[in-house]
Amino acid sequence: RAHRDPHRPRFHFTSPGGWLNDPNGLTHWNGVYHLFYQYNPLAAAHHRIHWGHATSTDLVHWTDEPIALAPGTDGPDRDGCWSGVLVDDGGVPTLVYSGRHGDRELPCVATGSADLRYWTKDQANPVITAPPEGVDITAFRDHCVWREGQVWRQLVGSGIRGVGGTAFLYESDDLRSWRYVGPLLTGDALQNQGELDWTGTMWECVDLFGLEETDVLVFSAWDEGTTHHPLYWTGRYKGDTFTPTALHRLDYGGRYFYAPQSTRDEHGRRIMFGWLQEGRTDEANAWAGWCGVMSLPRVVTLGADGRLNQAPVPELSQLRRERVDVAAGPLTDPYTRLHAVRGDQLDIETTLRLAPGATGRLVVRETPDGAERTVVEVSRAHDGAGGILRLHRETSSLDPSVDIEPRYGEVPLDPDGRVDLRVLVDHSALEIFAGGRPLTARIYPTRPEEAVGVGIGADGDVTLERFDAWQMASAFTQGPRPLWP
Ligand code: DQQ
Repeated sequence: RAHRDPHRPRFHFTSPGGWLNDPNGLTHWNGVYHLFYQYNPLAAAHHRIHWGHATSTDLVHWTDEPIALAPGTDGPDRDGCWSGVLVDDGGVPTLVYSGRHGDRELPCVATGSADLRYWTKDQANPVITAPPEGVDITAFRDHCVWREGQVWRQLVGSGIRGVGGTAFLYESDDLRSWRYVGPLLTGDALQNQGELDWTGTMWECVDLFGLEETDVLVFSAWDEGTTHHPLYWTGRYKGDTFTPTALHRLDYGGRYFYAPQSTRDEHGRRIMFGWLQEGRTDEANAWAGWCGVMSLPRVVTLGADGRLNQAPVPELSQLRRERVDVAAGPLTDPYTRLHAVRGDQLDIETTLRLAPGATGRLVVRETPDGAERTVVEVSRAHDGAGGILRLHRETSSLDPSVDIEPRYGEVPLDPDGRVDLRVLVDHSALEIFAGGRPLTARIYPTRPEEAVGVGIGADGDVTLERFDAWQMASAFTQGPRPLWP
């Protein structure tokens, strides 16, 4: 059944079938990119999580590898092998992950064969037998591990009741025996961040890395049933603490770009993946037989304003076919259908120049009668400063059971009001980048074969400086992802 689903992306990575969530163990090892992921091969539901595995030499085409980790028949990971990372222990590929037993997770270790295919769990698991003593914690899982001088350091995601999310810092000589150092940072740091005052009761999937002179701590703010969004602190990591400068949203899609993990590749780039959750019901997922989409790999850099800039890796242009451009000029109508561009696998790059108070608009996945359409807008503030990116999904689907909540966030414009807008449409997966700020979401038109229209428009004084669109080929031409239709 999975291959009959028109909502299944074709150039985003999805699992062969079953459930996929967080990216894990990201690494570029001897020229090969390894993407592991939270995986239930048995059903499209989050249950007894394994580690799936896929490899790529170009970040575009992926080959499925054997399942890397499966829950034990007994022992510390009998109820799941939850999120973690891969490190190079003097040539020995080593995984650090959260073994789940009952409703408790504890750090476990496994070592791999040279090709990273076969993994042996340590007899001594779990390598940390209990969370720090004397701290009233909400949870304890997910890992960021790195080499620092002569020692290993590790962050474990957690939360302190009454205080907020946190990351606990540990230190080790051998990845097996760990000394607790203390909380690196807690969620009560820097109050008065407006809408970001609340960083959840738990920080999932903490990821610490440096970009130029800035240190970045990415985490997924979590609170039972209410909060699921990726955030990052910028600041300075020194000694045993992280001194924050600012807190920002990582992706305006919130839970649609969740639990991201990054790695520095052999070219020195910071490459990040996140999990695109589904926006349809559990029953729809079960019917489809697959669920969960991996984001396109992103290059993360530091912007002049001290925030992160994100862009899909340039390698993706390999999949571009049949370019269509639209002549530059003023956009005089609120909406014009572009008859030369249509499709459900598209990469669109455009540059808009907005006068103060103006809004530029790009519509994708539109049915001929316009009953279903997904609208991306960038508006410039009346005082000319700054812009807002908005995604309107209210009409993206007539199916009342799918999530159609709009999404929005601030985007930088250049002094002339210019913004680069890139929109990647891959069936139900949508990734938008405006001025380097991402907004990721899912859309499920009920007439998917007809919802292939594209259009542009404006309210106010907007000039189209550039518009190029490409059909995107499938990344799974030989792989196990069957073609549609
Ligand atoms: N998913 C994993 C956890 C992590 C969460 C379980 C984030 O390790 O905290 O599948 O989506």
